[in-house]
Amino acid sequence: MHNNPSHVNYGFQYGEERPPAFAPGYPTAYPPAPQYTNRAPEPINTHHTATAGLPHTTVRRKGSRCKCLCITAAVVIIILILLGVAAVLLWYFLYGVCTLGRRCGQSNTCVRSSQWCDGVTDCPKGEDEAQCLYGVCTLGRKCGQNNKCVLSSQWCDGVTDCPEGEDEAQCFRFYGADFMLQSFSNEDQKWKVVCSDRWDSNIGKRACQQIGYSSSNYVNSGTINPGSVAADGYMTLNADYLALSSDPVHNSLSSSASCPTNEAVTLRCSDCGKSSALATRIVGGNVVTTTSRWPWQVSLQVSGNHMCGGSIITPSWIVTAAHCVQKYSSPSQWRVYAGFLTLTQMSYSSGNLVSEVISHSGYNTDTSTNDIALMKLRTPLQFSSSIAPVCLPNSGLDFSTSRTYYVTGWGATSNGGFASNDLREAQVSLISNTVCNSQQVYNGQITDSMICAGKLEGGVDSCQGDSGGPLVTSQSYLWWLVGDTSWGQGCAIRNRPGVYGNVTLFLDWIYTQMKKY
Ligand code: 4AZ
Repeated sequence: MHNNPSHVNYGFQYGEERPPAFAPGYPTAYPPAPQYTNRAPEPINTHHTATAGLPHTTVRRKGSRCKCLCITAAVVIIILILLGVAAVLLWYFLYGVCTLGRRCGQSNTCVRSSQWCDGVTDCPKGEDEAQCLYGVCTLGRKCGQNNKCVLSSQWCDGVTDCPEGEDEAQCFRFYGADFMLQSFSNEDQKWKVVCSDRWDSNIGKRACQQIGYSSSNYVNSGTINPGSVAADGYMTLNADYLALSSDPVHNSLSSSASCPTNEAVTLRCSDCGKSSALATRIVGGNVVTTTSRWPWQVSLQVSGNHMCGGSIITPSWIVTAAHCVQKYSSPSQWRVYAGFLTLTQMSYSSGNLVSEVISHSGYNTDTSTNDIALMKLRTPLQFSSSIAPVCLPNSGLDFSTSRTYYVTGWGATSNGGFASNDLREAQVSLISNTVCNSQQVYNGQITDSMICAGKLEGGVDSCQGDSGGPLVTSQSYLWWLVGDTSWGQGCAIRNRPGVYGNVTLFLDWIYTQMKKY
């Protein structure tokens, strides 16, 4: 650049690197610019006279009126802006995000960020201390798979707090083999039996729907003496409840120590668990000879090939394993065969079309955690003695290691072998997660979402092709789905039992999907 003193103002310049033509010492290769700088200095006109010769007074009056108008306009604009800013700030503090700090749940209270997770409860309900470890809810409960926590008192309180509504999705559950209905009390965070007072079939149908069943499969509502199950008290239907209301039934139940009828509601949303197998392979098992023995067993096929097993839980829903639908995730690829004993018989039939394939979002291909999926059928199955649903596992059932369990399927009869043309069954024992996780067995690979079953001595097991199919047990003359066949190291090998998805742990997920689709 040139060396002019920095205080010299050249005014507008045509280029960054080029001083104007009049700059001293700069070669004038451009057309000569008007040489203003050479002109004699003129007196500065402080009045903005546009035309010479007009009387000064007129100009001054006109100018001040303009000034006055300008100032007034500016003041009005500034006042409007200030009012706007004040309104926005007010909205922010009252209803919006907390500009400084964080908001306490859905409330209008904000606390400073430094007060979050400081061990002192500052929010009215304690939201600031609810989740202080990543992915762990210090207080409260986790909303499904995402990492949000809500306070236990917000669970089933009639207000949706979880991003996907998990906190209000499953506020009923079934207890025991009699299907005693329980409702979650948000007051003391306990499951309580529902008092039969004011309960009727219309309300029962609504409750079934709100759990995830279709009201067309509703069986009945009954009553039972709850015995010790009522130790925590009852949930009683409010007097003002309207049976035709679209509100969730659980929002109209109130916690009460007593129940006028002293009876609890039993609710059957599905006629499940009936088999000709008395309550009393696959590798090392037996061929099944009657379709009514395991009527919930289905074969899931792609292009006429048996891929996996599955279990009927309602006329429209099949439980299977997530790993079965990983490669073929499109509903149109699948056919579901129900009511058959041999793969040959199925090859003469067209099977049932599938409208939805829903894999658990938490399924992990490396660890096989959450290995569960659902298939929805395009048209509901017609139930018969050969085609019928298994019961989902109610809470309070006994799934101890001393009971007898069965696995069924068309899987290989030896490790790496072909699928079996005949449906087979094998009797297995449940193996505790402690034993199954021991060094000699699966050395810590068994998570809470898995159950081990088989024989530690080997010889009896599920195998390739049995995946997705049922692990069942009978209790009170009904058959219950305890697991879905998931994985194992080889088949029927000593200390390598079969591993199954823990269906009890997936109940909320299953019911939520059934309600959604
Ligand atoms: C499979 O690959 C499989 N022995 C299923 C069950 C077992 C092993 C493998 C359990 O489908």
